[in-house]
Amino acid sequence: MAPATMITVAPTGAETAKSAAPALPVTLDELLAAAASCEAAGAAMIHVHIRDANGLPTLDLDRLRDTVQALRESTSLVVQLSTGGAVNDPLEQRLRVLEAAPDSCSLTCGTVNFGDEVFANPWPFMAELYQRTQALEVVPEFELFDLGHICSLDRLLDTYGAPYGGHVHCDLVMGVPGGMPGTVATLVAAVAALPTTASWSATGVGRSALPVALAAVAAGGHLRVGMEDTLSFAKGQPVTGNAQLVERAAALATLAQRPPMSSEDARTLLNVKDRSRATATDEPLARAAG
Ligand code: KMH
Ligand code: ZN
Repeated sequence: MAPATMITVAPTGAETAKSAAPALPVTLDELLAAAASCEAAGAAMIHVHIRDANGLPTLDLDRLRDTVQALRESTSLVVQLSTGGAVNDPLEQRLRVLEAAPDSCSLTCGTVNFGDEVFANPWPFMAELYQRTQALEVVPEFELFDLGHICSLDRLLDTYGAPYGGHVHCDLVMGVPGGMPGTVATLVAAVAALPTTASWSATGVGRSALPVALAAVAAGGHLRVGMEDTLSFAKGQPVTGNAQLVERAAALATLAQRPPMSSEDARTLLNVKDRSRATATDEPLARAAG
């Protein structure tokens, strides 16, 4: 039987303004409230982008550290920080996200047109980020926006070996204008090209959210949903909050007899480091520095 479904919530992203979507969590309190309601609705992991005091995307390290700690204190979700940030974030700042010691981080496997902009992930950046995940014992989630990104994932694994934790987990991000379309045929082609032992989730941006979720559940994959990717629940119906999207994903998964996975089982699947009792000096970075 296919395993339970790991649901990741991506509550905020870097692209949407609070003024355009009032339910978007942009403050730490809003993020914690969203995390708690999404965990109750069936999420096991949270993919985090943070905002500054003006509600704008930021990679400020102190803020990232505070966010990771607060999420750990108030939920048992696997905490994944975005290293993708916003399209104009400097690569060096994106590399330093790992210093906030999340359980997991996103690692996009190639450059992609992103609407009218470019989401840059040149090979030297990917290679450096990957090696830092290994050194700092952070489990990467390989974000694949296009089929060619799978070739770069293979190159990373061939060149630098297995990720921290030993297990390869990918997320197919589908339906970004400039990336692979959010269709069943594309999902099937992408899954066929993944490393055979990899687990994977899928995310359909915008209108592709539902077809991608249905196809992913049917194909044995996991799900990522949230306001980073989807702002309309249905035609003419803005999303009321992230929990609404997680509830729908959990209902689809349950209907498919692959109910939501607990965060504890997600930790086992991904083999994340147990940081529950870690102090700052236990972290590899602090040990190397001290
Ligand atoms: N905000 C996008 C430019 C990630 O989080 O790693 C990139 C993104 C991917 O969201
Ligand atoms: Zn993201």
